[in-house]
Amino acid sequence: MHTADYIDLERTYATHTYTPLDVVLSRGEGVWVWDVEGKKYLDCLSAYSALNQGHRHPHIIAAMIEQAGRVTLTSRAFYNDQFPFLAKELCELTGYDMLIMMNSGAEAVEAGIKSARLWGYQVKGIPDNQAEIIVCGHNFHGRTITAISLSTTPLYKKDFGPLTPGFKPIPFGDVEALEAAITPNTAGFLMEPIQGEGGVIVPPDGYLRAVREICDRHNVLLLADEIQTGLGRTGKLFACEWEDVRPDIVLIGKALSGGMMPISAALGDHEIMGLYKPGMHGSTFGGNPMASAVARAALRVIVDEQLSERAQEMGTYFMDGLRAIDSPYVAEIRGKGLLVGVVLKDEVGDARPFCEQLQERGILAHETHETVIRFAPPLIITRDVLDWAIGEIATVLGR
Ligand code: IF1
Repeated sequence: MHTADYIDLERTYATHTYTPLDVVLSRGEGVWVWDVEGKKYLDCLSAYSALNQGHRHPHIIAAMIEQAGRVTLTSRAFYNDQFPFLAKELCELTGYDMLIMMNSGAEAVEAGIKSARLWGYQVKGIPDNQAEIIVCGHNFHGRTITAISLSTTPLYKKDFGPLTPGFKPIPFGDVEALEAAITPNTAGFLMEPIQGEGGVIVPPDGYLRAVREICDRHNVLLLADEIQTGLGRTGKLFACEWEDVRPDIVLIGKALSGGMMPISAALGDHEIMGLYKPGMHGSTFGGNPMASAVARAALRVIVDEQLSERAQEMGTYFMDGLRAIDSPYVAEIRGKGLLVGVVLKDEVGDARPFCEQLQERGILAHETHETVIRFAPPLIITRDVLDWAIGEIATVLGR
């Protein structure tokens, strides 16, 4: 079979919810992937930042194989010998008291919303069913009915109603709008420290600190969706650390498994997470021993290989190299660490043709928000590979 055969098969039997590049991947190793024709590519998407540790990191693979030889799933009807250590190690690494372990990012977002509402009613004293959560325009928090209910993108929510009530959108980066949107019934403010799908939108300096101060002053929980920005991607363990901000609830996923399987978590302190009683939440696979063993290894790699520090150093080098191209097509290069957005000028049109040319040159990148090329390679990328990539990108974006 060739590329076209695989594509035809998928388009016959799977819903057409994506417009992938015409490439069929069959192998991954570190920062590289190979397609079914044997062509090699630099992965500059990292599965939307789920592969911070690179493809098939040997330490994570080894942990997965070892655990597969013991037990993979027990349900939470019984304890297992991996989850207690994952919970301890993740809480100690992040400085939170407790966690809810889930599977997909959207499930972590849902757990975060449930936690904020639970705290709103039982601690803040918001009247029943009146809790409000403020969200940001151009957010992305997943595809479940509640996650699309708080979206401001019509395509994500049209014809999927009725939607979940209780969400109030404000412009991202606008502290006055946040102050004005808060009411006595506001339980929380949910935001991405950098909006990935929104087009790699970095908020103004000081925004996160101002948000933290406003939430404290109004007794409103700050929820940070770090599912894409977290676990080293922006040059810190969490993007909120760039302004020394500690959210009340942090949502993580994606690279928590190093790209092996869906693993996610909602992190918080006792005041919030201690409110849960048996039966109030759960998940068949949440906290399973396989996911716990994999996540323990994935976190060890992030710490032992100093991936946050690497992302900061390589990200600066990468963005300097991209800026040095001085492309006539580019309006702005923005991002943090190795979450980079190359924003095309309005008159240039969509980013897709540039992604297709990059594919021809052995680089897999994906457009976001139509006119932005997102570059998010694994954090293990080296300077010499970046030099090669910048050279290829220069031929596509250069004069
Ligand atoms: C798709 C976007 C990225 C996320 C943040 C929660 C989730 C995501 C900040 C939900 C997931 C993925 C989902 C995937 C494409 C990709 C994406 F384009 F959709 F928006 F990365 F920017 N919070 N993002 O980025 O996590 O349930 O998927 O595990 O749905 O098309 P999930």
